[in-house]
Amino acid sequence: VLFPHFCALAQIPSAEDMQTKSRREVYQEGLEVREVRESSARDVGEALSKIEGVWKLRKGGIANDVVLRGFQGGNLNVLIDGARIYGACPGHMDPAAFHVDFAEVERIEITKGPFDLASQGSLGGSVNVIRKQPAAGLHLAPSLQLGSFGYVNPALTGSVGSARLEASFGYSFRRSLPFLDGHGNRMTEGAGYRPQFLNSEAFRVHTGWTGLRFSPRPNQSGELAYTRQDAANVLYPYLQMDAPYDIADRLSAGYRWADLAGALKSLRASGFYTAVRHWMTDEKRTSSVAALDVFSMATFARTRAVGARLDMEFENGILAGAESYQRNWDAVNSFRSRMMVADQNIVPNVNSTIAGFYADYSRNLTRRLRLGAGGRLDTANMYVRSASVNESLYLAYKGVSGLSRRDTNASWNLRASYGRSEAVELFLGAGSTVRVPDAQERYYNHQRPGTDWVGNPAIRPSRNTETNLGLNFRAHGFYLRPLVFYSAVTDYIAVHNQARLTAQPGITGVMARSYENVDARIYGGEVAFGASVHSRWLLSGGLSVSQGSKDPLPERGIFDTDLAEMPPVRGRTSLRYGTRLWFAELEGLAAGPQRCVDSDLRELATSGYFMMNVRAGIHRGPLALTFGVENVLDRFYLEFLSYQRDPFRTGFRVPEPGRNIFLNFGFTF
Ligand SMILES: [Cu+2]
Repeated sequence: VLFPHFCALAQIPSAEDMQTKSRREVYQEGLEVREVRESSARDVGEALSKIEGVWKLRKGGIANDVVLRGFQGGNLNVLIDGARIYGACPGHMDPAAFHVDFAEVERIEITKGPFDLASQGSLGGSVNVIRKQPAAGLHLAPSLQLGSFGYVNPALTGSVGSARLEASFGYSFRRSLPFLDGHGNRMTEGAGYRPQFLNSEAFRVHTGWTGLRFSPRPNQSGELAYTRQDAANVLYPYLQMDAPYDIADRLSAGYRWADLAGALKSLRASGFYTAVRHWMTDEKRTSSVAALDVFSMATFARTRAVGARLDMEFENGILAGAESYQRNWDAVNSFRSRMMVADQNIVPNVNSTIAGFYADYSRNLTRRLRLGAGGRLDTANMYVRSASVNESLYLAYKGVSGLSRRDTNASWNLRASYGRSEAVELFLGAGSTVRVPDAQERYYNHQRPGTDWVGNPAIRPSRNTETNLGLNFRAHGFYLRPLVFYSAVTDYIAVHNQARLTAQPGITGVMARSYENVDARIYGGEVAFGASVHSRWLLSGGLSVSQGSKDPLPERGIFDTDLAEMPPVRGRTSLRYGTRLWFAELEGLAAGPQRCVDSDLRELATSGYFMMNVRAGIHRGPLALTFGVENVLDRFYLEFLSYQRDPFRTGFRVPEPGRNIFLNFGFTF
C-alpha cells in the first residue's frame, strides 16, 4: 500500500512502530510530509503547528516561525538534515524553517525540551527536517497544489540510478496574493501599505535542488546535496518592511560506514555550508512616500554557517560525537528619510564559533525498565569584526563594552522509561542545556528616530533545566499520551526597554530596545489521543497548554512577571473515516483567550476562537488527490502571536485567513 494513511487505523502507532522507535521517547514527535499535503500549510512553520505543543508566529502569507511551548527563535534549533541554516533578517523575516520546501521533505522530527544533546543549543527543543532519499530505479513525482487567494505550487521531484549510484533533483514554485481574513479584508489592509500594493503578490518562491548518493560498498554510503531557494516580493504586514528578495543556498555532504566489526558499529562524518542574502525595504508602505530614495528605510543582511560533525555508534547503546561550526552575521541598515540619512552596520559582522562533543548511553536494565544518560560540553567564541561599530551605544545603555566573549558550558540529561506491559509505558526525563546569545542580542548597534536598538555585550547564555513526565497508553484501537513539563530557565534572554544610563558623545536617544537576562519558568503539558472503531473511523485530537513567568527586574524596566509571547491553551479534535481508496475528515480547533500578557512590552490580550476544517482525499494507482476547506465557518480570528511587540510595533495584528479551499494533486511514477 503506497498511501497507508488513507486507512484510518494506520494513524495509530502500531506495536512494531513502538519497538523500532524504542529510542524515541515520549517528548519526541514526527510529522510526515504526506500529512502536510492534507492541509493548506504554505511552509514548515505553519505545518508544524498541527503538533501538540507547537504554535506558529504569523507575519504574513508565508515564513511563519516555529514556537515550541513558548520557546522560539534562538531558543530552538532548526536543522535541515542536520545542517544549520540561520535567518539573515534581524526582524526574523526568514526563520530557518522558511528556507526549505515541502517537496524536498520526507518528514520533520521534533524533540521537545532540552533532550537533543547531539546538537548545541537545543534549549527549548529541536526541529530536524529530514529530506527525501532517492530510491533505486527511475522515479518521477510531479505535484500541484492550488488554493484560494491565487496560491499555486507546482513541483517536480525525480531520481534515477541503481543501488550503487543515484542522482536526484527537484524544483518547486510557490506564489500567492495576500489572503482575505474572515471579515473579507486583505491581510495588507490596515498595515500601512500604499494603495497600489494592497493586492500585489504576497510571496513568490522558487526552490531547486539536486543530490547524489553513492554506495561503493554495501555498508558504506556517501551523499552530496545542494539547494537554492530564491524568494521574492514577500510581504510582512507584521513588520514595517517587506522583502524584495531572500536568497538561500544550502550545500551538504556526508559519508557513513555501517555494520562495522568491533566496538564501533557505525560512523558518520558530515559537513555543510549555508548562506542567506536578504534585502528588506519599506518601498511598498506609506512611510516611504516622502523619502529621499525609493525607501525611507532598508536593510541588507547576510549570514553564513559552515560546520562539520562526526557521529559514532558503539555497541552497548553508546552514542558519541563532536561538532564544530561557525556562523557569520552581518547587516547594514540605511535610512533615507527626511528625519535621518544614515548607513549603520547594525549587526556588525559578528563571528560565532562553537565546538563541542557529546556522549549518550542507554540500556535496558530489565525487560521493563530502560535508562539513559547523556552529557555534552561546548565552548563558544564570539567577536565583532566590523571596524564601524559604535561602542558608545553599548556604554550609554548598558554601561559595558567589549567586542569579544567566550562561553564554555556543560549540558546533561537523564531519562527513564518503564513499560508495565506492551500497553502502558511511563517516561521520566530531566535535562539541562545552554544556548549562547546571538550576534543581535549581544552586539546589535542601531541608532534610530524614537528608540535606539542596542545589544547587550555582557548578556549571558540561557540555561534551561527541565523535567518531563509522560505516559504512553495503548490498547485495542486506542491511544492516550499525556505529558507534563516544568522548565526553569536561568538567564532567559528577554527583550526590554532600556533607559540610557550615561551620557556618551553622539548618543542623543534616551530609550533603547535591548536584551536582559532574567530568570523565567515555563510549564504546562500536552495530551494526544486517538480512538478507532472498526479500523475505519478514527477520532483523534489533543490539548496543549504552556504558561510562562519571569522575575521582575525593576532597575532594568522589567516589572511585569508574565513572559512575553506565550501562546494560549489550544485543543483540537478530528473525526476521520478512511478506507484504502478514500478518506473524509472533519476537524475542530479551539484556542482559549490569552490574558497573561507582558504589559512592559505593551502586549495585548487576545480572545479565544473556534474554527473548523473539512478535507477529503482519494488514492488510485499513481494518483493521490486531496481537497479541503479550511476555516469553513469563515470566522475572523487572530492568534496571540500575530503582532510584533513594543518598542518596534506597527500595532498591526495579522489575522488568520478566512474560508479558503485547497486542492493537492500528487503523482508517483
Ligand atoms: Cu528582513
